[in-house]
Amino acid sequence: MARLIFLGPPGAGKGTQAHKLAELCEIPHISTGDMLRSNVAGQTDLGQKAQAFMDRGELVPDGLILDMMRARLSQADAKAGWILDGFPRNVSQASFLDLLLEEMDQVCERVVNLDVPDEVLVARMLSRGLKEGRKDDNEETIRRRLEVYRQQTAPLIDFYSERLQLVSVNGNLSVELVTAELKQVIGSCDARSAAVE
Ligand code: B4P
Repeated sequence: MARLIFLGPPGAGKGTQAHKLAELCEIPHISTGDMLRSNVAGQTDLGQKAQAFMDRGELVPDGLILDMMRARLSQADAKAGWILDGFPRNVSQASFLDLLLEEMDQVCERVVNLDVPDEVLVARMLSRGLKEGRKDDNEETIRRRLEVYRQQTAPLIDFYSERLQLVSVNGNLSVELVTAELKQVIGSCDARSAAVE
């Protein structure tokens, strides 16, 4: 079982790595970005409210995110563990998560921070924008997302390192090498990872 948070700037590979690790550890990959994009695609009430913030590279207001996460973490498949990708994204979301986990009698074991230089992040997201047509992967919005990350999300590095929960991993390597580093960090899944490969 593992309960992990993946932190890092936009384009650091949180989604890419969380997907692989969740499969190896047989736990759900819970991505707030994916959940929001699926609400936007389905034109739900939440999606309609979130879309303009996402298109501008701003964080979606906490009020919308917190209800969505409470509901997701209460689902049966999340009882045995999870990887949170893109949440929490600011200190108030992290404080909410603390209270929610206490209520649910759960503990997050590790917070993994993926480190990648800005120029590499911009190049990755521009390339994804060309391939996948994601509306927020254009240069202007990418720059805004990086600013928002620095102002609102980067303070979580201190928040979690003061509690000795944080581990930093070099995300500026091939996908395979980053996965290998991450597997070392979450040792308890090693046996299952080896069996899958
Ligand atoms: P997210 O969906 O979380 O998007 P992201 O940070 O850009 O993605 P990630 O870091 O997961 O990068 P990925 O693996 O895809 O958020 C989008 C928006 O949703 C936010 O701007 C915000 O508006 C909103 N939102 C989400 N969560 C929120 C919250 N909690 N509160 C408020 N608002 C919220 O990798 C990027 C690219 O790099 C991919 O193309 C990938 O193939 C490539 N790549 C990955 N690893 C690589 C490697 N090692 N080498 C080369 N390329 C690599």
